Amino acid sequence: MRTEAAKRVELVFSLFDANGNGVIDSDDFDLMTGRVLEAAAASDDGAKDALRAAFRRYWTTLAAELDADGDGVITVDEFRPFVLDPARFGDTIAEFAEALSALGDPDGDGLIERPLFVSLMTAIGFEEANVHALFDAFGPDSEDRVTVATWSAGIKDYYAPDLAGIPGDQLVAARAL
Ligand SMILES: [Ca+2]
Ligand SMILES: [Ca+2]
Repeated sequence: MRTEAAKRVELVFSLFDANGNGVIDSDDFDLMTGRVLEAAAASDDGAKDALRAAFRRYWTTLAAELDADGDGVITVDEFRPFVLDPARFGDTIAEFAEALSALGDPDGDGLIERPLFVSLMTAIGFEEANVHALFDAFGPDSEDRVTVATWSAGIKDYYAPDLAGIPGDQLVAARAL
């Protein structure tokens, strides 16, 4: 596991701990799902349902695989190696990547404009300056758009244990505002 990969998922853990109690639990996922859907007002019900289902699967996969003692919470030391194991978590991340990136494209033309991308990612809790840096690293076109496929692939890469120097590392960067 690369240090960069560990840092990426530790950041996700801290953001997904939406109620701030230091562990991830079912309540966190309800809060996070609500925040993201609020930023996705322009999306249709199918896209919103897919996002709800993807967040639910993210949580239930963690709970089923990691919460052996049944106390309903996941620690960062449990989370990190598990979500960075493509054999165990790759399918869940693939569904999540498809669902989240689709929210960026409510008109279905395959392209995501920067303002909606920023709204969705800041709803999750990423720093706005880092979100802009990520969008720039994705190589937007002359009209400042990236493809849904680019974002989806970027999310999957974010959880790849052996990748470093990828666009997703922009989310972890400390940046003077
Ligand atoms: Ca929590
Ligand atoms: Ca679009």
